[in-house]
Amino acid sequence: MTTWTEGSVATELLACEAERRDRDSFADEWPALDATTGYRIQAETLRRRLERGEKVTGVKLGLTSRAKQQRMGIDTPLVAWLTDAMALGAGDPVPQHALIHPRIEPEIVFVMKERLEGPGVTAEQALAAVGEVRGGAEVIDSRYRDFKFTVGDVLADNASSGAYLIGDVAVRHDELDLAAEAVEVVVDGDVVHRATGADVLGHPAEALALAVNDLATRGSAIEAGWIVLTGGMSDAVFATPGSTVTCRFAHLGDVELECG
Ligand code: OOG
Ligand code: MG
Repeated sequence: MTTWTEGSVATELLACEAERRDRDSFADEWPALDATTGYRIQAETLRRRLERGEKVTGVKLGLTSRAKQQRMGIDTPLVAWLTDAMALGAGDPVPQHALIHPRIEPEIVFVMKERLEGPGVTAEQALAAVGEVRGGAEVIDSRYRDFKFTVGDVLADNASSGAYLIGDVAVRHDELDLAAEAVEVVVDGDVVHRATGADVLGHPAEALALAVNDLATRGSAIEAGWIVLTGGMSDAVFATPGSTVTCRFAHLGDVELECG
């Protein structure tokens, strides 16, 4: 049996990502991999991503909606990192060549105009630091077989980060009722999921506050100019090659991905 350490799990997860190889949860081999250890491994994988030249572009939340929590069987929201290597431009297809079993989910995205630092930040204070609100689509990918993981596993795996696309419609946060903002996930013309901003912890600003307060416990803040993906509003859909997935927001436009 392998004896795992934080460093060797970080190495293994980054190798799985680079080699498009999935693996079993670490739970059986390392039951002590809890959320705290998971966040430490996540920090180590970020350190290695930066060392190879990637730049942090922001933060992502995970499991902020009941739909996602129920699907993954974990009801704790997650915080993880976004880098420039994960960013897609309009018209880019899902990078199937780099991903194992990608899924797509609709997210409300904040672009920060001011630095935000916890602890004790309220949703209202968090929203005041937001410059723009946009629609987004996150392409999640797990290094665990069939997306089967514990909370420690998925935190170590940077909360299943893969790629993300941000829509081109930008509004100010006070121009839109974010809790009421609706989205439809359309696969090849068929609506497969519907959700609203209220599905994200009651309001996406609650997710932003949660992220900044949680980051503060690990000595980090959210910087001006960063983007924040507030978490999948609905369950994700498989990015089946040949299909087109559109996250159709009521006011934030369409965010569309060809699945390669
Ligand atoms: C964990 C990542 C969750 C979200 O928005 O809920 C996430 C997963 O579902 O694999 O990004
Ligand atoms: Mg997500």
